[in-house]
Amino acid sequence: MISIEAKPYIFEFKPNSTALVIIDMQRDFVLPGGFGQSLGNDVSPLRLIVPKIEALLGMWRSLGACVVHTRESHLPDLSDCPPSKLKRGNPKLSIGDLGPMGRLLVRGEYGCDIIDELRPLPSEIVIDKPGKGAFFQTSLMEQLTHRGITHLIFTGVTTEVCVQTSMREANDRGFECLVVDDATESYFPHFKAATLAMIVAQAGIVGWSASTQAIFNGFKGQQSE
Ligand code: C5J
Repeated sequence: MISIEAKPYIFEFKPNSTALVIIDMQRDFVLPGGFGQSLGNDVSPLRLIVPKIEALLGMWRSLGACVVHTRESHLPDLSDCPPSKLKRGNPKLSIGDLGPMGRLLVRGEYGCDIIDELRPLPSEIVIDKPGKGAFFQTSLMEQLTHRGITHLIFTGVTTEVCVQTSMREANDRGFECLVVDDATESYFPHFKAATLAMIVAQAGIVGWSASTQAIFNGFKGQQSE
């Protein structure tokens, strides 16, 4: 059992029943020229978390533990994209429009794929999701249940949108959830701070938060026991 210093209190998990979930680390959100920038955002802060996620990913891979990558993405004919989502925000470029990295948030396009540093291995779960939440219209629940996963450790972008939505969906489905506070990022620092605070409020109403270092300390503690 790994025990880590977390908010609002100690989080315990067994690696073989815990998935590392990496939400939407796609070029379209993290790099200039993508969907995130088309909405008027400065995407540069999002790249700063890449080393933290790489470190956690390296740890999970070394243990042979479960890794889930998600992509917010749509079919090329956009039949899985509700008109409300397509029109929302009046962006310069909408979902499906051609940008410098291909059609925005369309499956198979260069920009829609995960950044090189975090490229999934063939053995890892990749979930293409048409919504903000990772469970909506996907096979994630079945895939996690099949592997005996009970605990989820969340990273990725953006904290208050797809990370929080997915974590709330998971919490309602009975998973024990933790978000890694320095391995998730938002275009808006105050939204990130508020999201982390509301997740752990009321004795962990959605779950726990902890730093990458706290997770590594937990693994070190286990080795010395
Ligand atoms: C957004 C996401 N922010 N991955 N998507 O639209 O959080």
